[in-house]
Amino acid sequence: MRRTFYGWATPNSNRVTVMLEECGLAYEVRGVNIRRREQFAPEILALNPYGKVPILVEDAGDGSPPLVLFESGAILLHLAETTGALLPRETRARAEVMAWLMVALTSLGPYTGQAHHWTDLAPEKPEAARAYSLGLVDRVYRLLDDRLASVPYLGGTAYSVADVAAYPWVARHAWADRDLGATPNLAAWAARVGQRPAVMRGMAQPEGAVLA
Ligand SMILES: N[C@@H](CCC(=O)N[C@@H](CS)C(=O)NCC(=O)O)C(=O)O
Repeated sequence: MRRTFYGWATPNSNRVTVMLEECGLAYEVRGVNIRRREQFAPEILALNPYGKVPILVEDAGDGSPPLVLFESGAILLHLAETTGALLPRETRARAEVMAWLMVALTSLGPYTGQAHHWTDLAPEKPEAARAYSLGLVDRVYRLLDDRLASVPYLGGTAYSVADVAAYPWVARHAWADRDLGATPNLAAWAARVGQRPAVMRGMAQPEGAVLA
């Protein structure tokens, strides 16, 4: 199986590189510099009509059409299902991991991205937009912090795809003008997850990429 990852030094991209590393899978890296708008190049749009990264292409090399996947959550679940890694099989444990995975996919990531826009990237930063977006980040940080007061990982007792989906966004907390001082359980979790060798390797991809 030949796997090709397309992405940049972004949290959604690093979800996938961390997962590939955690699963011990080999992959080629194609940098797509979103600041240079390379995500809109015809060859990238042919893979993902949304014009976004990450993208993962799996080519079995047996003449069958390659599997082209976009959306970081779909890629994480595909890798978990095909390798058996980081997603419990038992129904209850799996459902719990899914719930926290959805929090990372639908709240943590989008809210932090919006806060990055309204605190940093936007040419104008209306106070109402800034306060609203930061309020959403604070609310989800409190939720994660409360959760991590009673369990070591977001899905429960074991490290899972929910942690993989959440970590790259929490690691970019400065994007939302936040530190983790007010959320000690989240800070301890981030330190623990960030020390995993696979996480360190995945977060460093694509090599040399900078989101300037
Ligand atoms: N829901 C998508 C979001 C993907 C996304 O927004 N990717 C960003 C980088 S983190 C991107 O490609 N931005 C460039 C653009 O939107 O044009 C996912 O989880 O994969």
